[in-house]
Amino acid sequence: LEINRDEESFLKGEPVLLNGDEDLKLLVVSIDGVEIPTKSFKIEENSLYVTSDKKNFVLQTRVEIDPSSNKSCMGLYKSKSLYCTQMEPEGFRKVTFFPDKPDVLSKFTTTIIADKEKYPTLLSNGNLISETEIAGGRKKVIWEDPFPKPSCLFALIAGDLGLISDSFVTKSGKKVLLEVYSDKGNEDLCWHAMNSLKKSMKWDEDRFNLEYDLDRFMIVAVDDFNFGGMENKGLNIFNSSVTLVSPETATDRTYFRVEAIVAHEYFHNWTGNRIACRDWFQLTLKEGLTVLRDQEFSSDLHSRSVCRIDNVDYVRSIQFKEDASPNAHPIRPESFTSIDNFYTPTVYRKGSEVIRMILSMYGESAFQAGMKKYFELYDGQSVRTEDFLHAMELGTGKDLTQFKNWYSQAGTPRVKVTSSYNEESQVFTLKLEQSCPATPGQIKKKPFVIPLKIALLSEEGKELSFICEKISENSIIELRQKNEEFSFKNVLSKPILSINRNFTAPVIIEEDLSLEKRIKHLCVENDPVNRYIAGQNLLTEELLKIIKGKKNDFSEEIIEAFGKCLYSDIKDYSLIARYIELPSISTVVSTLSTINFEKVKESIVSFCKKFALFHSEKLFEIYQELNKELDYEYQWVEKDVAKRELKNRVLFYLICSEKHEYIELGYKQAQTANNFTDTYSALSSLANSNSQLFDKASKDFYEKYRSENLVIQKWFALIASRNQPSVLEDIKRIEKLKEFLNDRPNHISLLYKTFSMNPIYFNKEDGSGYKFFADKIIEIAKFNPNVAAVFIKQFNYYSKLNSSRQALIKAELERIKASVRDMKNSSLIIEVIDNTLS
Ligand code: 0A1
Ligand code: ZN
Repeated sequence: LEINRDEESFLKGEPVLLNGDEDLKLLVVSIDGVEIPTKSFKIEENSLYVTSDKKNFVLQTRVEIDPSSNKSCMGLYKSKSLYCTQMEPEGFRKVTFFPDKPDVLSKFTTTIIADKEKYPTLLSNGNLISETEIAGGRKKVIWEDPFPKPSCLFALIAGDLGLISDSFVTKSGKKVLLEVYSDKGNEDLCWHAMNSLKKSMKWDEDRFNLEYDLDRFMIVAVDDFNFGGMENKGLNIFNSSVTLVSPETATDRTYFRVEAIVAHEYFHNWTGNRIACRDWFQLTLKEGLTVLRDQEFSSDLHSRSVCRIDNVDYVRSIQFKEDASPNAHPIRPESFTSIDNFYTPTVYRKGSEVIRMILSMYGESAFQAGMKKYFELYDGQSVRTEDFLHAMELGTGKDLTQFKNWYSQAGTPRVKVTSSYNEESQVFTLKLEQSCPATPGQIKKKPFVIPLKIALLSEEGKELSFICEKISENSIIELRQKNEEFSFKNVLSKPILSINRNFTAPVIIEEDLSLEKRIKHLCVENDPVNRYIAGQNLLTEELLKIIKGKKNDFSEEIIEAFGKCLYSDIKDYSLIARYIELPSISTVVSTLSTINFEKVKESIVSFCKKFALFHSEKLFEIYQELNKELDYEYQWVEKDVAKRELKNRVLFYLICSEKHEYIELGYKQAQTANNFTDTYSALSSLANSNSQLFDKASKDFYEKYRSENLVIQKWFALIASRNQPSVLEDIKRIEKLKEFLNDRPNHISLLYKTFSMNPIYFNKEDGSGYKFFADKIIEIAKFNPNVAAVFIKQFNYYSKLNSSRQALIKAELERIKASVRDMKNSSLIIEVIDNTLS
């Protein structure tokens, strides 16, 4: 380590501080090649303090670590026989003593020495400088990364891997070597990731004018990884579940996810690596922006409307739930005990929505001018969210002072809408009022800037013209005060309001509409995102009435209105599949002040059955038609994906009808499909029924795929999600299978975390679900605290449960807390428990 000390701390005689970890065994410390005596350094609270009278010097430390016993998937660890790393956010200090903070940028040279037979694949960041055989049957490689980077972007791989290679010529004519590594035998499954990488490189040049900067780009797929992927400079490391695909083992969704995650990690090369975060409070600087970039990439390559609906749905169900929970935090948090707990839907997804508002308000060219400024000013530095906004102010020419409230305030803003139309003067008046509920540590909020895209629709669904002084060219009004009024003149007939089109702002629109008006809105809405939300809201409202006992059952007009799109001439089948999607349980419960899971589930099941019986003829007709049209070899292409989406959604409902012939149809599809999307979809839908045909299909599935790790782990999730009384016993049976590995992040998440989302059997009145889950958390916390902490966040809705359930959960959380108290790295677990119970 070359240390150049700053004047002030040197003159004060302060020691140099290097972060470490209790598992590091320090062997030697030397300065400029000379070992220093023990009195010149000390270790306190895992940090190494070195004193020297030299201002600039080369510091060497030698440590011993044991990656084989490291099951945390942080630092340098072993995944089967492969050595691999995960340094972000604070893993480097588990490998050696180092100033392990994102604003310390260094040029890294890495030398790896290993047995040449056992570890022929030796990789690190940057360019390969030399590769030599040395005595003792060993190999020595040297990698050099010319770009200064924080320690969290360092990576190292040592193993015996297979690979595929290709190349990409950048727009300035540089040829880049591309490699994707995986376990030997899986090479063929890597081509989709490779093609996704090439598409990402091209797209970043075309849309953001950003070119790759090294001679080589590598992706390595590993089975044990806590997240999807990691953007280490020039050497991305990925979870194999989002890298390897084939028609026989991956669903259409997985194909899509692989492409999006490859893109996300690649895009970090500029937003995250070339410009890094000054400290971890700034995490959304790189994550919010990179999510926005990967979402734009997917939207440019696929159906923009469908991508937007899926992203909006994620925010509305998962991020809104977090924003309403005791773990709510601003996208730029103010304080934390452990940054590991802040890789959240808020920092990532809401962070991206916040940047998207700038894009929506000021348009692509102003936004790109802001991005250009950002790189001009800050390339090669570690910066803050304020710096990004400063660049955006310069690029767009707009003042973003008030906009910054989105960075500092947590909670989902509400916008209350009231409107009136004066037939005589032909003026439509819109009154908006914004508010934001209190969140931990923030009682009162300042008004946000809320951009709302608006259209006024006629009874026939045509867009009405109007004159409004306060609306922008792209049809956006900006709500800046607590209360504001907007008037629209020359409106020829009484309009139906379409507000927050395309979900321009991540807010909840509160509009007091009668059922009749909601149905009308659903029929005329021409913005796909709003059309989707209108359907979701309509159904959620009705579900809530039934859950709260205000209504007995669904009326026919709801069932009819919700299914109307099945009879329409909409050409995009993916859209229809989404329009008839059920609201998720989290969406429904997030609007309840007290949750009764049985009632929620019961009402959803009852809706599905009614819907299926009412529309069964049409559903069956669509199923058969699409099935016929898809009768050829599987391809992951837009039009086929859309057909499969609708076909499988329709099959889901047909099975919900509980009619034997339709359950058999599902069984037949599960057994005979020529692609994994159809097999898995049919099996998932059957899993909802208590038919014996599910047991048969499930058994066959297990026998067929038991040796395919990527597939069998999906089956674990399917079993854990079943709405069946036997679910806990079934899970315990899976635990005994030799295919289930209880220290592998993917396996434990797919089995146990999925179970924690099983509304009824996880929340069973007798507490058996909570106890089982807590037992697992205690076990997992011993070796992988990150995963354990994520599991505990599943109790986010704790305060909305009845008092007996609260008491049960509290007891389990206290039990977990007591058992982890003396463990290393327990602070991140305790932080989540304390938040949840606060
Ligand atoms: N930076 C990665 C996410 C990531 C974060 C932490 C990890 O290990 C604890 C792994 C990956 C991304 O945004 O893709
Ligand atoms: Zn990221």
